[in-house]
Amino acid sequence: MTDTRHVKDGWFSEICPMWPGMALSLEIEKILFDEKSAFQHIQVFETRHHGTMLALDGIIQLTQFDEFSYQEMMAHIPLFAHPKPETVLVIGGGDGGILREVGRHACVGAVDFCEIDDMVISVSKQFLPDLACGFDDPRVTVFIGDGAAFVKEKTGAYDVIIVDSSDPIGPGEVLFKKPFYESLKTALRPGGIIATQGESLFLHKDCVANLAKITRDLFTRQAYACIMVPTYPGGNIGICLGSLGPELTRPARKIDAGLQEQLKYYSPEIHKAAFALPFFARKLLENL
Ligand code: SPD
Repeated sequence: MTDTRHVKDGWFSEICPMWPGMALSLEIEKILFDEKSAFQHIQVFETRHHGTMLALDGIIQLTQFDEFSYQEMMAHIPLFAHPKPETVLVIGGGDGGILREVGRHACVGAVDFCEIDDMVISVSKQFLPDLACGFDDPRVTVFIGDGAAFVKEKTGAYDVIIVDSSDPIGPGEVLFKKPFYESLKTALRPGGIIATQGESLFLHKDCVANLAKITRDLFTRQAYACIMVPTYPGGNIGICLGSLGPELTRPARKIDAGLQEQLKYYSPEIHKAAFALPFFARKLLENL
């Protein structure tokens, strides 16, 4: 089953046409899981230095080494930008990491979660319990199915929607298109916020610009935040945000000391700093 393009001589290399001519390699000790689901090739590795790693179709989704930076920022930026998030929808992210972070907000009363591939959930429960603990929260209701179809049926239902997609090749492709964003907007309550996986400013300029244009056309406010994630391509990834009211670039609520202590990456300071973009990116996003 193991794809020899990705695993060779005890190393996993993340080779993908979305980042041509480069590949992050991690030394692996053991292949813990290696199967094809109805949607994708799911692999879990025990790496030598980066803990357990989940890969889908040969692309790194997370390592235990740095997963916190992505999950915390994807969840806490939109949730703290909202003055009182009570209802939340999470699309994708069958590992449960975003759910774990959403669950830290006591004001959230209900979380709908929609994932297309239930094998990702079961594999994560088996091999990534530190993330899949997100599913233990009684406020979470799990729906297995196509996130785009799920959200299309919703109107005025959610304060915050988080889309934890894989890259725009394979099952995640539809999640980068305008009709999906139109559905997200319709599914929001007044003053709602969306946050979607926004790829890399360095490697995917066209994709970032396209997402920024879509959100600018549809939402009252739009912004793009940058996150450091050493094991993602180029060491960074972005969040594309749209808001029907609240300012996105600073928290609307105070974080209590107990919650701050549980986190490793997110803080009120990094919330604001994440929106300070390199000059080339500012120009790219200002001139759409
Ligand atoms: N290039 C990989 C982007 C992966 C984004 N989703 C990660 C899922 C973690 N919950």
